[in-house]
Amino acid sequence: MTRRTPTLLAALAALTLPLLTPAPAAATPTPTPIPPQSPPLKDDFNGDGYQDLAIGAPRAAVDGRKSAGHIAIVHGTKSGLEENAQQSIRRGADRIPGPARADDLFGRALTSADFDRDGYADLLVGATATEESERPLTLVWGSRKGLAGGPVPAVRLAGGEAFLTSGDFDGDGHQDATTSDERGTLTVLYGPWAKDGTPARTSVTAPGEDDHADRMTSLTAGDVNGDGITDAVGLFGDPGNSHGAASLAYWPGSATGLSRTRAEFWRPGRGPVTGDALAVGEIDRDGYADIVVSRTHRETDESTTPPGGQVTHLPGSPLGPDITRARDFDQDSPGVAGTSKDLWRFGSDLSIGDMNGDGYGELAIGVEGRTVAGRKNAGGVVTLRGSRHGLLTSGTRSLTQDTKRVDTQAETDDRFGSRTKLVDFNGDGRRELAVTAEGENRSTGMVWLFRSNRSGLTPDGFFVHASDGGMAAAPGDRFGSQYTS
Ligand SMILES: [Ca+2]
Ligand SMILES: [Ca+2]
Ligand SMILES: [Ca+2]
Ligand SMILES: [Ca+2]
Repeated sequence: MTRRTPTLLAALAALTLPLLTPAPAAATPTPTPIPPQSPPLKDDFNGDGYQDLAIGAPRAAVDGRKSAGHIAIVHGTKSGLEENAQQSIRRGADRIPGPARADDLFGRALTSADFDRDGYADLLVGATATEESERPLTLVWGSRKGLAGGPVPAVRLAGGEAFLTSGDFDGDGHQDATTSDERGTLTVLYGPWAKDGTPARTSVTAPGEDDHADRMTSLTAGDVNGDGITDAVGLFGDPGNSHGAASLAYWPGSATGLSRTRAEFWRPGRGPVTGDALAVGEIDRDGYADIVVSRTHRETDESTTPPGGQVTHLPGSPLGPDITRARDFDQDSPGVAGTSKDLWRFGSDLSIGDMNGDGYGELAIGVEGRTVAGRKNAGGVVTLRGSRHGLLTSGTRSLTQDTKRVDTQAETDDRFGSRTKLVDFNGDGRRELAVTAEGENRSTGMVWLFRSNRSGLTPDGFFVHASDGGMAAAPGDRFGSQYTS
């Protein structure tokens, strides 16, 4: 791996602009990234070695209560996902504190980690914060029988309800949760977790006075600066500003916990780094997690984003996101399937994970506004291959519901690709791709699961909807509008 010179590091530091709050103190670059002891357990709720899929439907009705929300769990197995054995997680059932009420939006945010280190991944669920409930989060424990199948009941916790992510933000070996409300108040819940689910300590950071118009629009995590401690990455800003999108925000973790100040970024000749969707993961396998942000549309006074949308790869480095190596991709990039068409919304959602088993992470890109055979907003999905040199434009894959061997058909306003999630359901080291069409069947929503092989994404798989798990499915539910982050 190439080492960066101090001069270049200084130049990188200069490009990390503290726009609204002070930049984090420049950490001494770590000579060698520390790999984690073993990959942290996520999404394997029954601990059988196969990752499971949590599918959120926060707008779904529960027992006639509108937008109460529920979560479907599909378990991974050696042969892939169990097609017809969904579990349904909702308030007021299976010892999950309830009752389910209208407008709870239970499942509006989801994250998974093994918080109590018992070998079963747990699920942290966000729901609407109300005055009578200061505890909008629900921590559901994993067990041999899956979520809520063990002896310890789920617990309600205080924190931000709108965005959740997890990792070890203070490097003590215990998984922590970073949570945010819509305004961007960050509440970090640090492990170790007591048997009743109480975190060891909590820190709350409110946005600055100057940030009154700002909103959090996305939150995720990864070890971007390679020091062995998880960092938080979000999109935070005023979506109504002249850039038309929130800014990329970076909070590095440290031995004392997540930074209370965020860094924002500026690309020379381009302006602030902004985004509509975000993913963090290992693309080039250099020990620094990579960030990908998308701009799904072009503002009227802007010329740098193609009209159909664009994704930007920002490699990680000892100082965080490396702006000097940023690379843009759109559907007009040579080799990338399709063409860049106005309103296609290339980058409507993003997910990073190794699909072909070579150790480098692929990028799955939702294109929810894609027109298919004249049907507008039918949607599609594109994958780009990862490599030592970053994302490649050779070997891209593209799917729509009209692709041969894909069950179902592309229809107007299906918005296939509105959400994507890469998870290894069958434990073969290659991740399969879950794709949501939030608009399917008058916004009832549906999820497709596509297998992968040594050349990446295949059109083979099947689809699931809420009724597979015994829940009523109705227009407006938008089943699949959330996955774990
Ligand atoms: Ca499992
Ligand atoms: Ca656990
Ligand atoms: Ca920790
Ligand atoms: Ca790969």
